[in-house]
Amino acid sequence: MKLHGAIISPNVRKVVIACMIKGIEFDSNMIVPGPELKQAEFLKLNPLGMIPVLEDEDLTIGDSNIIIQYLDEKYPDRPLLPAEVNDRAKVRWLSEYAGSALFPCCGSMFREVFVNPNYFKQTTNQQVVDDTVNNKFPPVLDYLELQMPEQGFLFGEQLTLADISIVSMFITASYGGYRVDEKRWPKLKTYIARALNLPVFIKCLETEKAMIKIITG
Ligand SMILES: N[C@@H](CCC(=O)N[C@@H](CS)C(=O)NCC(=O)O)C(=O)O
Repeated sequence: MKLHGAIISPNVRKVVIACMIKGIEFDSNMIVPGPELKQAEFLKLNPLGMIPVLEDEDLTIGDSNIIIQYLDEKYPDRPLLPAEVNDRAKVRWLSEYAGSALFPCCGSMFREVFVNPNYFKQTTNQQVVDDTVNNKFPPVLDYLELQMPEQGFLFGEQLTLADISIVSMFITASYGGYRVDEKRWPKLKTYIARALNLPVFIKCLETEKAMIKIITG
C-alpha cells in the first residue's frame, strides 16, 4: 500500500494518524503541494491534482475521508467510525466540515505565517492573516465549540475520523502561530490539548519534525 503526500499536509496527516491507530503499514511518497501535483504523471493518480492519494494494489483513490473510510472497512479492528448509524453520519459530517470550513482557515495561517516567509522567502500578507483570525475562524470555531464534549472525544473515549480530521487541521494552524482563544472557545481548547497529549499525536508530531526543519531551513 502506498500513500502519496507529505505528512505536513493536514489531509495526509489524517491518513497517517488513522494508519498509526489501526496499525496499518504503508510506503510513503512524500510529495508536497506544488506544480508536481498538476503534472500528467500525478494527475493519472488523482485528476484533482491533490494529496493524499492511496494506492492499494489495483485500487487508487484520493480524498482523506474516502481513504480513511476505505481503510476502516478493510481493517475493521479498532474502528474509526462508531457503530450507531446517526453517530456514523455525524462523524462523516464533522469530517466534511473540518475539510470545507476549518481547513481553509488553518491552511491560510500555515501558508502565510509559516511557509511563505520560511520556505519561499516571501513576506506574510498580514491582511489575509488578520481577516482569517478575526473574520474567518470565529464562526467555524463557534460551531465546533457547540459540538465539543465535556470530556473524552467527540464520540466517547476513542478517537474517530471526526476527531482526527479536526485536530489535524489545528496542528497545521499551530505551525502558523494560531492558538484557539480559551476564553471564547474553552471546550475546544481543552479538547485539542487532550488529543495532542495522546501517544499517537505525540508520535505523529515527532515524525513531522524533520519536514518542519526542511521548511524552516
Ligand atoms: N478533500 C480533500 C482535500 C485535499 C487537499 O486539499 N489537499 C491539499 C493538501 S492538504 C492539496 O493537495 N493541495 C494542492 C492544491 O490544491 O493544488 C481531502 O480531504 O483529501
